[in-house]
Amino acid sequence: MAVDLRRIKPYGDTMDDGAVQLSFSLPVPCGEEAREAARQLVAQMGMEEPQVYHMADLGEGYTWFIVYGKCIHQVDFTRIRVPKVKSDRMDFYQINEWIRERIGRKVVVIGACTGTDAHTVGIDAIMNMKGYDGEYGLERYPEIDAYNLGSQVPNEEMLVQAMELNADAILVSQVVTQKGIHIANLTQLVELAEAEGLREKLILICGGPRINHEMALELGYDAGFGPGSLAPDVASFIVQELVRRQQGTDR
Ligand code: B12
Repeated sequence: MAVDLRRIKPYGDTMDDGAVQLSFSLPVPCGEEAREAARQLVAQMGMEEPQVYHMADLGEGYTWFIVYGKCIHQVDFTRIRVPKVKSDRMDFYQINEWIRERIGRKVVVIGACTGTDAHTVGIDAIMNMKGYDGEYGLERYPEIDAYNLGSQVPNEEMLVQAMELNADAILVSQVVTQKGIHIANLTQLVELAEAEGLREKLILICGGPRINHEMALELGYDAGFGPGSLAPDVASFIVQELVRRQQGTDR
């Protein structure tokens, strides 16, 4: 059956059946009343034929559910526009070659998990020598001086270090997003950089599992990288952006 991209909806067994699986917990003891509560909740979400397929006692009066339902909504895929980081992905060797040929000096990058956030695994994946998922991190790049400042680094400290090291780019990792803490923290860095007259000198990049490029642009960053990002994605953007700025061309 041909797919109508102007009206797409979830697919389970047959095209356009709308089948979705939801998983959530409720603060009620496990039992038939809990099952009915979950069913009614999913019906209120607009799902047709909600069915509780699995229910488990989480203890202390909480229950976890898997519920199937049929989604009645549809999306026009042809009208979707998602801002994407503008750069051609190069590999480790191409990036170092590009720096040698077009920039002619080492590129300085500092990174950290900032604010109160202590989740270093993401920024380490991008920066650490040994890398992640088959790709070396920035510390391994001979043409990049990479400084990983670790976790819980205050924004003020990031900017002090950026000035001392004459950084080209700042990499900020934000993993905790509870109560919008990442938005406040990311915004503060941009405001401080602007107040210090540093914003235009720096390439500001943020990343994390709940970050995307569109959000990053809205917050005043040059690029945002989400789940699955790897060092060459980030390094390709940095070096191409540096050359764009050298040449005074539009992003
Ligand atoms: C490991 C872990 C911890 C460890 C962290 C150890 C460490 N040194 O990092 C410890 C135990 C300390 C911890 C503590 C807490 N954690 Co925790 N933790 C996790 C966990 C299980 C894995 C995170 C991880 O390592 N992912 C692997 C990396 C590789 O993935 P990533 O971060 O997404 O990074 C990739 C991309 O996003 C991107 N990227 C990331 N950063 C950057 C930056 C740049 C510049 C770029 C370009 C790209 C980029 O590139 C990476 C590679 O592709 C997650 C749950 C989960 N499964 O994700 C919870 C989780 C992140 N933690 C959570 C919470 C709530 C906490 C605590 C608040 C718990 C508590 N009540 O104490 C504390 C907070 C501590 C603090 N002050 O920050 C929540 C966050 C919820 C939210 N939406 O805010 C999660 C999602 C668990 C959950 N489901 O509730 N945690």
